[in-house]
Amino acid sequence: MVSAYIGVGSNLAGGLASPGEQVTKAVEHLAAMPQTRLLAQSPLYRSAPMGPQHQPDYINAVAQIETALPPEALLDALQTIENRQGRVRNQRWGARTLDLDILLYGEVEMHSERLILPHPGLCERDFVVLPLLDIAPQLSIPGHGKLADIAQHCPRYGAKRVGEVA
Ligand code: A4P
Ligand code: MG
Repeated sequence: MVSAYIGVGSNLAGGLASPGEQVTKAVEHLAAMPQTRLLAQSPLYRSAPMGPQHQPDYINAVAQIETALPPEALLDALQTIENRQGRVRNQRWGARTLDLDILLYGEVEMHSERLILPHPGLCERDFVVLPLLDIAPQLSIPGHGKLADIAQHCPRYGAKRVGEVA
């Protein structure tokens, strides 16, 4: 079993579910993946969009899982959850009902056509670093150093805690 951290984000309602509800539902789906257990979930954070500005604010959270799925099988499982929650891929960094990123997969560093680990944006986003710090204050990021130090300097999108995953 490997400990992995998953970034969860949404800025569109899907069906009747608000972005906050989409994130909460996604964490439930993570917990239900095969050969996987949910270990921790961060509070919800709200932030301004990174990328195109004429889209709603985002709700983000980070979940820690323990999984026996290899990295690419984990990515498949995450994309299945995105699709089930009505994700439509159009514009890069555009609005979406659900985005699931593998932030870290154990200590693995890899760069394949489908998967880059650690996630290349991890250290560049307060809406990832702050919730990750909540659940893993002692964490170090392979190739980048201590998360607590990264949090001091990472670019800000105004990420503010707005509640708990329901
Ligand atoms: N991929 C490579 N590495 C990974 C990884 N570690 N985890 C590939 C997940 N996927 C990975 O992703 C495109 C491809 O990245 C996947 O097919 C996979 O093979 P995508 O989700 O289809 O497209 P995307 O999300 O539009 O692109 P990208 O570059 O992943 O965007 P990000 O980095 O996910 O950013 N603003 C705020 N405030 N909060 C947000 O959460 N999110 C985004 C999307 C933009 N602005 C935001 C937020
Ligand atoms: Mg993505």
